[in-house]
Amino acid sequence: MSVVPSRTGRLIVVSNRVALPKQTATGGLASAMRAALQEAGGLWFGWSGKIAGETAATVHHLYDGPVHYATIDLSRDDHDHFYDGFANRTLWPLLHYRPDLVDYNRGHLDGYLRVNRVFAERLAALVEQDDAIWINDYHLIPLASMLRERGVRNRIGFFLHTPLPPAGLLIALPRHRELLETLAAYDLVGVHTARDLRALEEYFVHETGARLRGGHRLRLGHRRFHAGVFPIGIDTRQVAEAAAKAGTLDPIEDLRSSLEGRALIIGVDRLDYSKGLPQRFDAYARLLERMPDWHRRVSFLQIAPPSRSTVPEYRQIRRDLERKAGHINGVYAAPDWVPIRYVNKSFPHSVLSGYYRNAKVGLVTPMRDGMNLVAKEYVASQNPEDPGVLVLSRFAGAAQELDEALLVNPADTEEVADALERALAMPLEERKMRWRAMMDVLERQDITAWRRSFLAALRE
Ligand code: GDG
Repeated sequence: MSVVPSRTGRLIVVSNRVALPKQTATGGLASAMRAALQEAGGLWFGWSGKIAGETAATVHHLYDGPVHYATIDLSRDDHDHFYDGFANRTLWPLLHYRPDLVDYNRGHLDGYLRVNRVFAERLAALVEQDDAIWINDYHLIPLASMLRERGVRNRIGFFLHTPLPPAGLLIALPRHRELLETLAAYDLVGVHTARDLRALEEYFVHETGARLRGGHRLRLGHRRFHAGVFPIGIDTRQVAEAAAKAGTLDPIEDLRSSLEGRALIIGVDRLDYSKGLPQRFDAYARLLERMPDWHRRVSFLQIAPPSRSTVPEYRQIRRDLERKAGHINGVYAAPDWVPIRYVNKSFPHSVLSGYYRNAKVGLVTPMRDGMNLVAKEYVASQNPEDPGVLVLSRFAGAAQELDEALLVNPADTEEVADALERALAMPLEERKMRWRAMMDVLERQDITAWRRSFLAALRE
């Protein structure tokens, strides 16, 4: 009896970090991937988050319902070169338009390629015919080409969660062609916005000599691949429900009573230089300087959980912000009023959505951001009868969809201060109109729509 292989095989998700069962899925990526695997069944492969004596000495397997988790540990040296080094000190700043922060240590690139090769070796052994493989983010750009070298012929898609800068900047990357050309080994490359897609096509056409055909199809040598725009969404309904219910939670009641009727401006960001936090603090200080009327009537809560704290640039930004917050409070605070509440802690999503709902203004001003899920979560958390106003950087991918936000250039202190002033005074009717338009987008393009459209394009 012959066995007919199933035509739609498993889904294999690959990302640097894997959100294991019972771990809080931090951020939209982890929860989207978890939901995709729950829906379709399949395998999630990546780094365990643990450091061991040797990289990938064993593959750890864990089974939970329809999902199989396979993870590997990294050695200290590989972790330092691959993750802290090339991923976070070379690629991350470059992809966020900060060539001045790029670290050119060649050992980092070697470590990055070495870890990708180990990922490819271990993963290739787990791939079955008809599996579709979905690789995520800048940590794993060359993975498909290394899988192809090992004979993997399956459909492989790549999604980049960061922005992609224009070719003129990408060429600042050491050995850029060697790395970026490997994107041609995928069947599908997805980005958040049309601007990122233009950058990808421009790079391939002008730097590698690839041919661009209609429908965003590219051909480089004998490889053909598709590129496409897939703006990531959030679980809109779930966020809205959590926010509506959060009012009775202790931390939300505590926040409300501490405000004593003052208007709240909120920012929530990983502590990262791409998020524009020093510029944001300056703009708030400028508002206080210009508008003495608002003194004691407004409070700015900035939640900024530390991230990547072994990387020096991240320690530096933390010091800068502590200084700035202290200075602003020193100048403007009164015995019964603290203008900035700056909190280096992380909170459960249920609490965050309650905080968002109590804020009259969501202040989301990254210098560059692939998408920015906080902007979307802020909008989805609002009370439809009395929604707050989103002040959003033009340089966040989210600005392409949420054009009823007050869009600002985050580096322009006066413009951000103007937007804050306008947001704090905005009449209810205008707030409702803007909020409804943004909520329509979030309901239509939620996280389920995102992963289904990417997977449909990959399997096409
Ligand atoms: C990358 C890209 C792209 C924040 N503080 C806490 C907390 N968060 C959650 C937010 C949100 C997520 O983390 C942050 O997502 P962002 O999109 O804002 O930013 P990145 O982490 O830089 O994400 C970005 C994204 O990937 C997806 O493609 O949009 O451009 O840079 O969900 O709520 N979560 C918890 N406690 C916190 O204190 N639990």
